[in-house]
Amino acid sequence: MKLHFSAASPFVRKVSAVALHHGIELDRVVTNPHLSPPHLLVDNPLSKVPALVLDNGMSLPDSPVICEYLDSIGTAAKLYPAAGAPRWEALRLAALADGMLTVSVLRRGLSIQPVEEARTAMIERQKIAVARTLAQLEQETLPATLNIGVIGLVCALGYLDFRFGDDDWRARHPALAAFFAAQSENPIFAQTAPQG
Ligand SMILES: N[C@@H](CCC(=O)N[C@@H](CS)C(=O)NCC(=O)O)C(=O)O
Repeated sequence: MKLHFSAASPFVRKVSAVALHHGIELDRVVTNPHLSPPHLLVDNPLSKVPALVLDNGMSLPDSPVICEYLDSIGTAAKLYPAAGAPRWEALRLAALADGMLTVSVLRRGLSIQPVEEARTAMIERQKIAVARTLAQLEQETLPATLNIGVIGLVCALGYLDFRFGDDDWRARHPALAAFFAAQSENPIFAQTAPQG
């Protein structure tokens, strides 16, 4: 398995620690995500490390997913308790740690450039990351039945409409537009539409 790797990334560190715990060897590809190299973008349109490419070619973005995957195939003591209070305690701690990492990495990014430059670069970079991810998802076969990925995607598309209504994502992504329209008929989405 191939891991897009940066020695400075705390998210990559988490993945590397889980792999070490289980004795899983990963082929590290040193990657600077801020340069958006094509070899990263084919595996993660968000242009973030870590990204793990499985032996069957499927790529997993996002350290929580990667850690859980590695734990699922690992043979050492499990890091994700299966059920009950131990599971929620472990996941709670992991979520708080991830939250600290997310805001600390953001803080670091904003503090190494002049404020206005950092702001402009950040907005542009995030906009392109979303555009690339929408383009990738447009090519995929999306699930027909509800799962947590569907819920996440409907909420992400709804947020684009809510906050960035001028970006006409539907015009460029007819399959996603049809998916969103069909899913939006589900009352769980109608009843939770963003307000404000
Ligand atoms: N939620 C992601 C966050 C990964 C992340 O933000 N990685 C940073 C490096 S520490 C990155 O790739 N930044 C590039 C960018 O945000 O454009 C995860 O848990 O893997």
